[in-house]
Amino acid sequence: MARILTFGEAMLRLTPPDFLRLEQAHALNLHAGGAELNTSVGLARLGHDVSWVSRLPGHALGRLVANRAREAGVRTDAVQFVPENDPQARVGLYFLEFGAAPRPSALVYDRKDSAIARITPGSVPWESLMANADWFHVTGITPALSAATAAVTREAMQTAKRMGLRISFDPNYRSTLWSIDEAKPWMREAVEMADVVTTSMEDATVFLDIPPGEPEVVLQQVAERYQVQAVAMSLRENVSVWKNRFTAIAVANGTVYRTRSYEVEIVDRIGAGDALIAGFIDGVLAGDIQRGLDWGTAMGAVKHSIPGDFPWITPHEIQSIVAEGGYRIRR
Ligand code: KDG
Repeated sequence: MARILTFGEAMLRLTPPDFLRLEQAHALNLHAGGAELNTSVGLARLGHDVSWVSRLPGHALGRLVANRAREAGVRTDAVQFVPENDPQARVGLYFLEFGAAPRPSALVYDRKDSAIARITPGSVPWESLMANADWFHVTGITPALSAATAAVTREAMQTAKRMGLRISFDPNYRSTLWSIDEAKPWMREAVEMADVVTTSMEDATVFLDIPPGEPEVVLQQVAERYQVQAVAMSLRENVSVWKNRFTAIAVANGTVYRTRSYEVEIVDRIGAGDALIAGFIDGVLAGDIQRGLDWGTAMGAVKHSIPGDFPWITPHEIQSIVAEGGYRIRR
């Protein structure tokens, strides 16, 4: 199994139960989540040795996030903790209200100046962390948090490149964090450095300047223009408010890969894309793009059924879902 490093923020997520609106809530369910940590959990659940690099307050809330990461199988030894007596240090929060037709879900972010946004460039020992590592994963959320996280992300990618690690990147544009013009040069630079990219249609057309078109044509152009080894995209079609058809497509070395489509019940779709990336990386590591796409898609599909941001899957269930095509009552 591979040694994988990821770098990013995890927030505490607060969600009212029973479809209550946020403004009606008296209690909130608590989860931890963040794009890179979600992917780390997916990879750890597949058996990889995954170390998540981040920065958290030294107080109880920082420890809570680290506990969540560790209990899901992710190493936190490389997480920097701000000294406990620093009252300014904070964990980012996000509030999620689940919608029901015709009311869409709603998000409120409260993440400005979180501990990771104040990370000091040069403070992460990337060289020693990357010695003997195989893979580095990051998304476009991390460099968007602050000038400091942008600098540290660049250090990480450059060190990974120099030390021969493979790099995966998902643009994952967040309009609440930066403008399109601020993000664009960053997204391109990162995609150019990456070996594996996962992207939405929108991110590919807006940030990578690929003309809109059929997914396989768009992916082919991303691969060629940015010299990326393998590119994948999830494809969703709404069946109803709580049902999606979920599949994905990939392009690698000029070949288009497709996989089955799953009808998914949407219990919680947050993190489905991050789960897909984990399965896809696993396949690429094994030199099998088709398996990566099959497993990644199944993991993304299953994530829709799991509350919280993390993909609490098991390899055995993914294997049988890939083999059998989905939900079946066992007798
Ligand atoms: O991809 C899921 C993430 O969006 C979620 O876990 C929270 O990192 C997050 C963000 O910035 O929205």
